[in-house]
Amino acid sequence: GGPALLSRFRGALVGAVLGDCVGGEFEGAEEVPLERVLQHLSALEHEERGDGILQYSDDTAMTRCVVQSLLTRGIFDQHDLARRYNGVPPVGTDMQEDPPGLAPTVSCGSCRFAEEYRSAPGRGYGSGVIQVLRKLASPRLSDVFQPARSQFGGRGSFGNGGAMRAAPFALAFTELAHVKKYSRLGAMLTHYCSLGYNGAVLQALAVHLALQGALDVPQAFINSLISEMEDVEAEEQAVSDACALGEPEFPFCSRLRRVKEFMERSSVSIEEVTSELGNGIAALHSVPTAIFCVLHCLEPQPELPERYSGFERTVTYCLSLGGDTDTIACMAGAIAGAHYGIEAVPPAWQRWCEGAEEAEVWAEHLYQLYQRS
Ligand code: 8NA
Ligand code: MG
Ligand code: MG
Repeated sequence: GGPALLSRFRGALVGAVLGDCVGGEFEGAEEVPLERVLQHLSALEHEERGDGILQYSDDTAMTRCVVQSLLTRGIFDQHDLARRYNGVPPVGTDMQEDPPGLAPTVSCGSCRFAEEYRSAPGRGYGSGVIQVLRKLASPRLSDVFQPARSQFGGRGSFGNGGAMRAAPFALAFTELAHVKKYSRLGAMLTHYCSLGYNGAVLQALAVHLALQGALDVPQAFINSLISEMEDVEAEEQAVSDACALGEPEFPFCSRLRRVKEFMERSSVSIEEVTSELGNGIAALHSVPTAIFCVLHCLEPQPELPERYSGFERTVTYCLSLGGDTDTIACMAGAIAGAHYGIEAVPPAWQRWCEGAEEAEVWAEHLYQLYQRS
């Protein structure tokens, strides 16, 4: 039952782009009255819009790079994702003998992290990640993980920039172990701290489960995420990073347990969500929050328009939290889109969002790749 798999693929990628584009309006705002969110969204339903199209930010720019690299190579190739290279892949490239890629049939452009940043540096990148992106462009660099490793005094970034672009990994790999492995490596190119890359693993897992209809049983969905993250966070590096940063052991698991508590309550205020789950730029303060937004909006909400689909409710709710609204809505949009399918995504919103049409095309190509693997 539920939406067809292709509809879920389209929903996931278009949902991510829409969350980024419509969420940009409130990025960094401390408090966002729901009325302002509803006004912003209802303006999208008009044929004419004085403010023109809503541009996407770093979230979508980097997601496009992940999609294009996965499609071109047909596998995960960290050198290709970091920057374009000519000739033979450098030693250590994690590649299968016979990649099931679409390389011969699909032309995917040349958008990779380093080139994308150079061609459009004004997309709202985090202040730290810019240094990594500049270093990745250097032809002398052989270890593409080195720039990320040297961030923040050798600790690496714990920002949500790895998680915001993690959805395509769930659409490219059928096996859970591969989704985990490659979403982690894909994030490590810029986010070498476990609190950064494990946020990407969590986001990719949430999209992976949603694609399979797991959100039909919300309790089972959250329990699966907790049990997967218990494995992920048992790793030595995760334990030592949590301790060094003054976080409890198993930081993502403990926030997911808080999500579960919130699910069991009849009402939860915006203040409780932002203070206990967070709405900030750290992956730990935003990925569990995005997951909560999806779960919270599975049922109609009295304060939201009745005609709204579950996807519309989710994005509206994310924006009303304030803080890193574009990124939280991007991540929640991907999960919600994978659950409800493209039918729940309003065409009126798509019309005003840069990159939404292209996201439909990527979804179809990734679907073909997924079917082959
Ligand atoms: P990042 O890797 O530069 O991290 C973002 C920020 O988090 C850094 O600039 C630091 O301030 C802080 N940070 C990360 N790791 C550490 C650490 N180990 N020690 C101390 N401080 C640290 O960028 P990113 O790619 O993770 O991007 C995160 C967010 O920034 C995204 O939402 C993106 O859209 C962007 N952004 C956010 C806002 C906002 O107001 N929320 C505004 C502009 C841009
Ligand atoms: Mg952004
Ligand atoms: Mg952001």
